Amino acid sequence: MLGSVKAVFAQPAIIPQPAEISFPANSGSFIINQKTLLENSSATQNSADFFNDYLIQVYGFGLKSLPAKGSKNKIKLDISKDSGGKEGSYSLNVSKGLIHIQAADPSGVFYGIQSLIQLLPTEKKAQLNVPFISVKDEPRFAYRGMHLDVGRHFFPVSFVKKYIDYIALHKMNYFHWHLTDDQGWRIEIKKYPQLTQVGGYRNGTIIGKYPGTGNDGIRYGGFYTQEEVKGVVQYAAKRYVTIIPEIEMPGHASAALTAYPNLGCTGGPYHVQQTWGVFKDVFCAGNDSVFNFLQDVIDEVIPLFPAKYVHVGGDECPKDSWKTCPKCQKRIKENNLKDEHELQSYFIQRMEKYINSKGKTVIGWDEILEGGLAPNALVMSWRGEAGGIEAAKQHHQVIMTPTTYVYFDYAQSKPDDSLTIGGYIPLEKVYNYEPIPKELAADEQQYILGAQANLWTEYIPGPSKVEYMIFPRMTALSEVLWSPKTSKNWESFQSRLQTQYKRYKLWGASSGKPPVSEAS
Ligand code: TNX
Repeated sequence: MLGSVKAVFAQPAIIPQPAEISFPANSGSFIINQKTLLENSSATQNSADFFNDYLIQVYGFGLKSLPAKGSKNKIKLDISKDSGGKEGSYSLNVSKGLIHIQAADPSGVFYGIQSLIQLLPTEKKAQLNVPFISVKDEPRFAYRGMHLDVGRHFFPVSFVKKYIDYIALHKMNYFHWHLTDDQGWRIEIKKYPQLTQVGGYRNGTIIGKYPGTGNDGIRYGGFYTQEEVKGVVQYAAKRYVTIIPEIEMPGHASAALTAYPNLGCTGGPYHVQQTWGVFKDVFCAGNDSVFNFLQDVIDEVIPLFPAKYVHVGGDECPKDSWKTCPKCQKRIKENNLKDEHELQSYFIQRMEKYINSKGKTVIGWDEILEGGLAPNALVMSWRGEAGGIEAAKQHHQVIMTPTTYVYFDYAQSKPDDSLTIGGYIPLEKVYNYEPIPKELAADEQQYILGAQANLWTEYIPGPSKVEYMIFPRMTALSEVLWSPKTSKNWESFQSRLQTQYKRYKLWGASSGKPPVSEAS
């Protein structure tokens, strides 16, 4: 056993790689056991709780906390204004009798705890040796995100929380919650109960292995009550994860139209979709009651989410129904719009104005560039990097989520060992992703806030497949977004990843393993 401890000590397997790390070889270790004290203030309570819960869940014991005076063997969490640095920066020092985490803000202490967790053994023990080490660290990007589509398949609150834990354990800080789509509306809106009662369910359970598709007439679905959403938001906040809600418009609206058919151009009937794809059932852009409806929805969504952003979708909106809709055509004429693309832009800009008036900023997929960008909108660049480049050049903020690097619904191995939507994004490709496109001039680069992996769930029917698709790629992305560009090193990452695989096991999480050919 000693040998393996030494091996772990030889390279602390912290992912993402810290900015600075010094590690006196074989100089000793701090032992965490039930007698170790945890000293913290109210400002660092979230971090103390997270650490204690982690110890209890993974190793089966917790620590006593000590609000004030010292002990010979303690873990001390400190906020200290002169720690300086960016938001989230921290220092971690493990020495004889003391593990000391210091940061200028509470999120920094929390990230220090994540590094400490990664120094713990990867098997269950009653005594945890932590090697003496000194770390000084800070994030490269302010936005480090993960997305989850709960429209195509529904995931229970318990798993959404677990997903947020995974985000936190990777020092990531945004969760993009894709709450509405053609195949299901998943958030309770009190003024429009049919959205979830009707739009939250579809006819069709199982085709092959994948529940929720087909037309066998069996109901599939689910939704989150507003109380549940509040609980999830609080849970995330304690982990310094901000949740961005997405309410899709004007496309991907079949579920909403099924609930309220007057919101479409033809009046229906519509149905909650039972297969995947892009559908022509979209919100009518010529009907003012559509805007009133969406404003009412936004009025209920905004108080639930403290984030400064609201995501309005904007992607994949076929314009067919607008072309033959007299009201849409009238709107085009009255507003001197050139075509249906400009009508979509009118739609998003009108919603943006409303959302801005509530003090929030709009995010949209890169289609919102077409027909003129809404004045204050932030763009998520998904169809490659071009949309993000263009938006940054127009001095709009950007989050990069290109299909070419960070679509975690695409296969990660070849031959594909599970059913996926297609595509191929192996681990190394994610690791080599650089979120700042070289096309941007120095003064334009600041508009790239960071990046996010998207997890569309057409072929992801439940939690273990989610884990299988995000691990280990999410671990690679966390390093892309956190670590200094200069510290990137594929060999070092792969070696640290071996320990991370053991951690996935410790967490009881499934993971995809890259094929051997990739590792060589
Ligand atoms: C495109 S990315 C979509 C989703 C699909 C995904 C499948 C984006 C904004 N729209 O509706 O689920 O491709 O990869």
